[in-house]
Amino acid sequence: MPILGGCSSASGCSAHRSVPPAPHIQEKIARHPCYNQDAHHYFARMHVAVAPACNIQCNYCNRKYDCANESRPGVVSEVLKPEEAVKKVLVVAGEIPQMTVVGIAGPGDPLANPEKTFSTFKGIAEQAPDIQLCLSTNGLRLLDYLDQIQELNIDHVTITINAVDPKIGQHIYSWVFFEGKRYKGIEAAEILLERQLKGLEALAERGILCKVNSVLIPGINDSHLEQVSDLIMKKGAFLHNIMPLIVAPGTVFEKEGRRNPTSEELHQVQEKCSGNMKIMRHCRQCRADAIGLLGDDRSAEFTKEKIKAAEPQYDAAARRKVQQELENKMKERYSKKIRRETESLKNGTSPSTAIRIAVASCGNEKVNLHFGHAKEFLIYDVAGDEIRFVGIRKVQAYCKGTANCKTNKEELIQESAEILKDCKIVVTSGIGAEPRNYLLGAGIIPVVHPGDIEEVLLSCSKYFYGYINSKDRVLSRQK
Ligand code: CLF
Ligand code: SF4
Repeated sequence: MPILGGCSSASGCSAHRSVPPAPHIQEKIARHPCYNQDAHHYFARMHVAVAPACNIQCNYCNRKYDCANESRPGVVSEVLKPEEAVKKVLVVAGEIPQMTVVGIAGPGDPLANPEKTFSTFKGIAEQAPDIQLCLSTNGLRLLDYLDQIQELNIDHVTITINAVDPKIGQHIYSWVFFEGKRYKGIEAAEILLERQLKGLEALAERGILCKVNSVLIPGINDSHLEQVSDLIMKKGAFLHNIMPLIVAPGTVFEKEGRRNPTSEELHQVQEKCSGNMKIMRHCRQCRADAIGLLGDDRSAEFTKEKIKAAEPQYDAAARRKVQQELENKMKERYSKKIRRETESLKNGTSPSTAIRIAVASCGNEKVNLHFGHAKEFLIYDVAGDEIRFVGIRKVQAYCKGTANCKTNKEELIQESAEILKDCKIVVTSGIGAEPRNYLLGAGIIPVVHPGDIEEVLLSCSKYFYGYINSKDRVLSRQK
């Protein structure tokens, strides 16, 4: 099911440090790249696109459209049969040993295709039992499949809940097909919303970890999502992932002339909802056939043709070894971060003004991407020794329809600078003269500094702090 989502840091962050989850939950999320923000730098997921049909129509969804440049939920290049999907998982598990999670997230709704979905999960559970199973659904049929979900040990379930009030929901869904009948308007929303919330409650009672995804739709649910967040927390959700609407071509929302929310609007809603609820900020709104680290989609490497010819090299012991090493590395970094932040709090040395920095990375917590190759930037606020992850900004990743594909280099640079305009510094592993000069002209400092993200952020913020703040003072005096 297009449009899903993940999690906030298991570790939390300094400004929003939360109570760490109970040990049995920590164990469940330790290697899940969506439910654990720290893990997404090290562990990968893959989606198998076995579920083409859907039983509802969301006004933002169009699954008929695919483009090699496009990354948005519902988009796939090839739909697979369950046996093809299981083989694909074994091949990828051999080639990417840090792939710890397999999700079924579409391209339609997994529970509108129950035989295909559960037979795929069964095959994976039998042949690759170390892999965690993950399901993402619109929730309409959840109550019908609770036992299968539990029996197959599908321990992570995402439900997309965009509203908890049918009066709002009726503007988001065109129809709902339920028990042989098609419903529209408020009736459709009433059926869907009631079953989503009951499904969430029932999963939580069974101890299954639930994440709720909500699509932020300006003008429809922007001021309603706080209410959604409160209610899903009461019903037992572990995590809330608020994602920006992507107005896809051919959808009702496109015809209505709706727009995507800005990064600032998304950030504001996430902040409002982050009171008691864990908020996911690192979601990539993946394709339904995505493979790899969240920020480094390798799905194009694993075509049907390649999988057909491949001999799976699944090796449980080798996978365990690689994953243990990565987990140790992750824990070590986390302890280091906590020590640094505790020290800084004790000394009261952190400046009150944070510097916003954009980083180009394709994983492993490294600055390791050239500006021109970055399809997204990780955004951080750095105040002294405190680093707070703000979110992801995608650049050139969303196709806006065939007519609008940007191939003009200058336009792309301008668009990236516009998307990053609230950042003071952009750190990459390399940058050409043209974008460098453009960023400088836009008041953003381009820094080339490959290496460990945290170390680079700390050194950049310290090095440029005085310069940035004196520059800001000059600018604010001029206003
Ligand atoms: Fe896939 Fe979703 Fe499972 Fe993750 S994605 S089914 S929970 S394994 Fe993750 Fe992708 Fe966001 Fe989803 S980044 S869209 S949250
Ligand atoms: Fe599309 Fe169905 Fe998912 Fe809605 S639930 S986004 S209509 S696949």
